[in-house]
Amino acid sequence: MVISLASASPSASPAMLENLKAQMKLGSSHVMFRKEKANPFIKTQSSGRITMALAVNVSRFEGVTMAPPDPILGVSEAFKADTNDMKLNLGVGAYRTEELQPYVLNVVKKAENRMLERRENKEYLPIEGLAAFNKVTAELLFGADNPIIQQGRVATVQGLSGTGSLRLAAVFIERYFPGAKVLISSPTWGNHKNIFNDSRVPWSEYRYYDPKTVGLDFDGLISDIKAAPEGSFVLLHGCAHNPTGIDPTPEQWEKIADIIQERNHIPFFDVAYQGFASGSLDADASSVRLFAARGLEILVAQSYSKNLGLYAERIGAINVVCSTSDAAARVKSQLKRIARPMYSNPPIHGARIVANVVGDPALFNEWKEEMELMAGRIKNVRQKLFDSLSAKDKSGKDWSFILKQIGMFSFTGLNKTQTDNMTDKWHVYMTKDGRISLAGLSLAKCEYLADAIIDSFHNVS
Ligand code: PGU
Repeated sequence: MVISLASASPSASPAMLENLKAQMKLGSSHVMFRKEKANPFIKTQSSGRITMALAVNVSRFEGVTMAPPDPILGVSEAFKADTNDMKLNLGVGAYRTEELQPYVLNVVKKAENRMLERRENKEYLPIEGLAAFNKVTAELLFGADNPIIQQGRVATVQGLSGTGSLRLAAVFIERYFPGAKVLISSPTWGNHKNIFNDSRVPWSEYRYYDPKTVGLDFDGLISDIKAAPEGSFVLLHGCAHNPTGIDPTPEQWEKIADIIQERNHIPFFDVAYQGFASGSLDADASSVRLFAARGLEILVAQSYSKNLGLYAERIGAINVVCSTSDAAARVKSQLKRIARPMYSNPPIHGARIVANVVGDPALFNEWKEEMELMAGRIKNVRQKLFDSLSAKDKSGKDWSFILKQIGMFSFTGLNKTQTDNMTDKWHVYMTKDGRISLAGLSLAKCEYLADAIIDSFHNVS
């Protein structure tokens, strides 16, 4: 039997602990006493000033606390458990058909058929991933004729989708730029903070969203990026900002690039929605290309979860644009070194799908058409939701911000209590920051959603 007494109070003297031992009539060889720092992950039972962590006939994992549900993926779990017919899952950013069913793109099915016919093997990939994938993914992002590609200045490594690619970059920053800060927009995709926290990269926020205008706080953004320590990493959403759906204009992007250059910062793009914002792959990459054209060194994480619907295949990449091909080769070698003890080498299936679709002119064109269809369906529900809200809401509130936002999401401005009402009363599942995924909405459900939003907005404070 082992009893461990952890003292939460720095004032617990050795005499007090001895006294406790004696009172418990246990041989000292069986009792361990120690002083510990408070650990947020350890559950302790507190009695007065002395905290006891008992390990008697109980699991060795007794001290492991229950983690809270994930703010985005946890919404899907709660949705599944709801038995109401009217329930609607607008939490996760995943595309659904008008029938609210998951969608596998036709080009993906065609690529998979080809792969099956070729009976390709399942050997390990190199650490950096599938060469054919790495080639097309950088070309898709920067443009095939971009000189940075021809000059071998881009280090591209296949990653476990957007998240895994961001994580490789975060570890790289921690290792090679110790103490450097990453600036992230306020608000941002919820997992960004987790990624940098777990990689021990310090971060702070720059202003992005202005609730008064329901638009971009451009002045706040500029002054916060200006004020950051020189040489900081500035995390930017390449297009379709998550969760706000508000992107800078081309002129604003130029100004952002000016400040980043002036302050010697390093731009770090997260591109999770290329093609999904405007329906055009090139237009959605214009922010990244603008920075690359200035000759800047940049980091870009890519994801094929949304634009090719490859959510579960975990396919994406990290690209590091360097000033010289020599630096790119060294950076790539270090990214591989980070990947190797994490997951050794990446999965092949999604990489082959992307290589087949992007690398084949016929499939590539078909993909563009399918993406336009998906982006178009989202635009249609966006319009219908706006129309329904405007027709039903007699308060005179201006809902036009919904039309100004782009991409999969709409940032409704509903607060936490109001989103609770959306879920508890209306069975509409969404994230607590007021974001709804329009990709999970159908034309048929717009009126119902409008009723839910109007009720929550006006009747719940
Ligand atoms: N970056 C941004 C800005 C994202 O919105 C997402 C996904 C990712 C990266 C990572 O996606 P991968 O699937 O790893 O490529 N955000 C979605 C999906 C759910 C989630 O949180 O992972 C969302 O609903 O916000």
